[in-house]
Amino acid sequence: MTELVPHPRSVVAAPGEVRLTARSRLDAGAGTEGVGHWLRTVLGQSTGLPLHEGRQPGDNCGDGVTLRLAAGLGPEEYRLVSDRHGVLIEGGKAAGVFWGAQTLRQLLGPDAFRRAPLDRDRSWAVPYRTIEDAPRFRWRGTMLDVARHFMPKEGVLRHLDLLAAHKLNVFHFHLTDDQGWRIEIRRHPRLTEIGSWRARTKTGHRASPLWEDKPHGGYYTQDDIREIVAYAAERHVTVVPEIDVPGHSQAAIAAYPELGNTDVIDTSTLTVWDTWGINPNVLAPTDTTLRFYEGVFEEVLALFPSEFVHVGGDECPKDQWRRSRTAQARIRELGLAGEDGLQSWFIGHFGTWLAERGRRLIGWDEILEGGLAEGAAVSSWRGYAGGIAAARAGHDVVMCPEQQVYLDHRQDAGPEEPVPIGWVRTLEDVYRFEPVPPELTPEEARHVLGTQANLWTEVVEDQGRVDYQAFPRLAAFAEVAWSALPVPPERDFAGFERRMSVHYRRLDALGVGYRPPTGPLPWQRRPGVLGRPIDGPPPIR
Ligand code: TNX
Repeated sequence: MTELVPHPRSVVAAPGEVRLTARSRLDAGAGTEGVGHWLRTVLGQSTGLPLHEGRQPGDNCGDGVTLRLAAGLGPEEYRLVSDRHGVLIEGGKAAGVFWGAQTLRQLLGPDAFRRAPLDRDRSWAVPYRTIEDAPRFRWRGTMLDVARHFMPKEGVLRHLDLLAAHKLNVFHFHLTDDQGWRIEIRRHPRLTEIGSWRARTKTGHRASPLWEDKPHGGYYTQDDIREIVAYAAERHVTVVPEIDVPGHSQAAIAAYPELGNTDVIDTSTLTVWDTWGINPNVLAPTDTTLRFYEGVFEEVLALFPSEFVHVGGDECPKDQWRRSRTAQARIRELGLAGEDGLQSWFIGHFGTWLAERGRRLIGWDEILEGGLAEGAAVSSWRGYAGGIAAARAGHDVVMCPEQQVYLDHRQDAGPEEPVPIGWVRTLEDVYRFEPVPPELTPEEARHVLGTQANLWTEVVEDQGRVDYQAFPRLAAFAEVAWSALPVPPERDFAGFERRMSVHYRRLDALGVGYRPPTGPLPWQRRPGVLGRPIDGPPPIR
């Protein structure tokens, strides 16, 4: 079965197959031991085969798996050859070998994605193939918002497995927002004591009359975070943490009222926000706030080794700063260009602070307003414009325009769709997304590090809904990010759908609650008033 997703650069088929049996060995060469461990574990579970370490007794027996690093291949590039000598996977670095191992699992058929064998007597075969493959982009990301709805740790680990199965390699972890603070910060314990839960939650549209009248919350301890980061690293996924400043901060202000604009409102009465939208209660641009967040970021850096640290920077209403004498005094003192200058100064402070510690700042495209510190990168979400401007100014960019790759948006216009966000982004829309806009010169286009699909969770209340929103669109997205697809008008969506007919069986074996091509199953529907959008165009009925 070579209906691979994402599609590799080249596949050459030959008649014949490698049979994996109880005597098959898995020989993981120097530098590939971690991949060997992963492969033995997942295939051990699904096939029940022991895949003992080491070379086949007597070379060229033809039923073993060999993993090797190979000179001349890019770090994530791999070559997989299955022939009468067995299966050989070579990669430039362990990451390349790992992506090759993911391809091997797909070649073994959908049941290779199960956690236990259905039948211990069945045989396992890898068809003879020569596959040469490498990713188009080095940043193949997804963002998960665990602030609006918390995803317990087990769900995050499982989500990471699903990303890795699609050769996605960046997990942008949106850890803080108005509606919840989800990461333990030792020196500021109230962030989680107070900030990690809310008393109730608005159901559906922010103007909807419906509430879920029960507390919602949860957070990750620092050990949980270390475990998540290590688990991701074993799968060659980098976790990029996001601490959103200076907007989207009401949960933090509810925990520490001195972080807010205390000369404008009585911040001591604020609670963790229970509804949706753009929140006016933003951080005060004071030294107290800067020192507080330096403390937060110090703990964050100790937990996340990623080069990039995301500081949010989106949707920061300036009304309180306009009315705050403290904020206005700061603008005058620093000679800034109004409130926009203040936002840019705030972000710039952390850009420098991170650079001094060997890290790079990334933020949503609003951080371009008022100028951006050298070395900082931009997540372009309000279309391509921010990304184009950033690339032209010499900044690196991750393209994630909401018009194409926002997974909280509904997948179909039908009345049974459970998504109360009105914009429709179909599987085909995602498949036809092109991360590099044609306006960029080749030189500018080099600043496009890659692309990312974002899953906000105002209306995505649990893991079942995360699966539903993410899949199958994340499979199409993975192909956009990994494969060398032709320009959108020439993309073979019908061919992708054909391969998806096999890929759905893999997702079934993994237990993914994806949206079926024929529409939501009865228990996946959530029509009626809940179907109204939380933002954007009127509800589609
Ligand atoms: C905009 S994208 C937001 C989020 C919302 C999302 C809903 C971005 C940087 N900000 O806070 O959750 O729209 O689609």
